[in-house]
Amino acid sequence: MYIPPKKWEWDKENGGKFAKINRPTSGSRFEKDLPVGKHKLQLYSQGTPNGIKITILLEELLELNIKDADYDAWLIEISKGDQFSTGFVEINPNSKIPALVDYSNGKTINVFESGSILLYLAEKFDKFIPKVKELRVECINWLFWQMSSSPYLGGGFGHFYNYAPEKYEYPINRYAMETKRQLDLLNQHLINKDFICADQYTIADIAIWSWYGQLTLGKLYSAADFLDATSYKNVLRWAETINSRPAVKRGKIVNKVSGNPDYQLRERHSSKDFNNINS
Ligand SMILES: N[C@@H](CCC(=O)N[C@@H](CS)C(=O)NCC(=O)O)C(=O)O
Repeated sequence: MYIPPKKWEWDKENGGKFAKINRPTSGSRFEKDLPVGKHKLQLYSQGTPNGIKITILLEELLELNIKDADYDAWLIEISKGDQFSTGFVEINPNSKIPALVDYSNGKTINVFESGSILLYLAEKFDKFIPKVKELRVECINWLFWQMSSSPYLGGGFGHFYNYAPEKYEYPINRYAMETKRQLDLLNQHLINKDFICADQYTIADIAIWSWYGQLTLGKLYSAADFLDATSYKNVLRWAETINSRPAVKRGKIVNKVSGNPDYQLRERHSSKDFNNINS
């Protein structure tokens, strides 16, 4: 049994998957500027569930022929510590992907936290967010729900089920229970509904799908069987519908560095970059 010492000290050898990059301090660790491409929107990211939320939304905007939504997506490889460069920290002092810079109208606007980026882009282009006040509030409720709930799924369940150096029963039980509670909540919410906010596909769907949709489809932590994820029938139906959207097929492979190499587009600078991918 672990007995906490009087004062916690940093143990460099804790052995977890991200032990090499985790430190108890913030700030940059090395000097390096970020590259800047030709578009007004510059995204610095990796194709994790938080990262793909943004590329899916940008691809959805491009599906609507909104040319100003075109973007450069640069890879920030988090296992290599790219998020600790001076350039990245200038945009996001929290050193986490995704981060976006909008150079439109002669200004430089830095946006970080995936929920903030989704809201920023939805408001900028006035798309994928309801116009009617009551529905808009509902959409933002669910967006904030995802932002505050998924750390239990990712940092809690995913970490202890997949990344921790050993399988510990207590945290796996605790976070599996909470993840299943969240799936049950979504399953009940989606009864007789096509999307999270009634019949409108919004940034709330994009945010929630990237975590819970992918989990149900067996794309996250190989945990679908363990969590009996396909038993959440309404979530599964909703997840499959969203998964079949062309923009989702493109967005979910941008800046991806894991899984099948045929479905990884490490950087994206133009719609033509998808031409050689059979998604
Ligand atoms: N709540 C944030 C969290 C972003 C986040 O946790 N990003 C992870 C990858 S999904 C990351 O950059 N981790 C690198 C690190 O912790 O050093 C969001 O949704 O943007």
